[in-house]
Amino acid sequence: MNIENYLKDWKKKVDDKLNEHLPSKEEYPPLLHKAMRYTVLAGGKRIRSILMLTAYSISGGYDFDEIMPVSSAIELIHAYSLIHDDLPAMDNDDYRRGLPSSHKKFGEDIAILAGDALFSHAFYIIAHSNIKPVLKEKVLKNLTETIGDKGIIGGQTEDVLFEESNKSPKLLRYIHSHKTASFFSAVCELGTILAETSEDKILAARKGGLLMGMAFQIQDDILDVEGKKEEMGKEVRKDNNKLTYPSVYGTGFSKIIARKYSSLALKQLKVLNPKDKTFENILNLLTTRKN
Ligand code: GRG
Repeated sequence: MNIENYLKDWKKKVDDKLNEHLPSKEEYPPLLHKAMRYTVLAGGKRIRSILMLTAYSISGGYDFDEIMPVSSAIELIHAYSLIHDDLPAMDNDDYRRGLPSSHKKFGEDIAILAGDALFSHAFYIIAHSNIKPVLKEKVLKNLTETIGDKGIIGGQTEDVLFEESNKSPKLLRYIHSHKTASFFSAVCELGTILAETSEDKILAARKGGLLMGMAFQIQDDILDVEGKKEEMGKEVRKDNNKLTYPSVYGTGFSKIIARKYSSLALKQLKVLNPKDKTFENILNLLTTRKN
């Protein structure tokens, strides 16, 4: 299947499940539920879910009804991170997914609470799913480790604390690998865990996802320099005081580094299923994407 159609088809399935898993706007308290639904359903590529589903299916998984709650949880956690990332105390972004960001639409108080509620709802969905208990435990361990102080929140902390005088490639790698790539690593690994594949393949998924996440975040940095607001659905040229690959290596060399990470990622992800080309096609799209 053509890769664009593959992504479109999965995005639709992920969106439908999200709609089902989110509380309705009418439920009390309605403003909170409206705000939760607003950012999650505003759009988004659903790439983290699609990576999990791809790793699952090419590793022999077939019970998609069982694992779709993990896809919804992934997207709720991601949306929560975007809402909090956009807050004035963090990146102070007015637009997200082509719409006013959550705090612009609902105020900071409700935006913070909507993020918090999405976070807990993600784990509620997993807890109430029909995933086998042994796998459920692995999913919970994986996600909580990925999100916490040694994962996304750790990376975000160094990102907000960054000062020009501390510009170093080591810090840059720490921020990108924790803030963004750790989630890519987790979702690829989760697909293989849920498919109950071999330990060597689970490890390859974990490593490949991390390398892919690095390529993804470098492309995100490049798009902040070269991209268009209308295509990105968010403000561009916002990273001027941030530690990014273009600010350390320049845009041209950053593109070479992104391609290198992408080819290293493919080497690992090929281990899951050497004949399957889906990850190769996704990687090609991610490093040439415009949004
Ligand atoms: C622990 C989940 C969590 C959050 C608390 C606020 C925060 C700490 C972390 C911010 C992490 C963050 C937003 C990193 C940037 C990652 C990134 C490149 C986001 C854009 O992802 P896309 O392009 O967005 O997949 P769409 O809209 O397509 O889903």
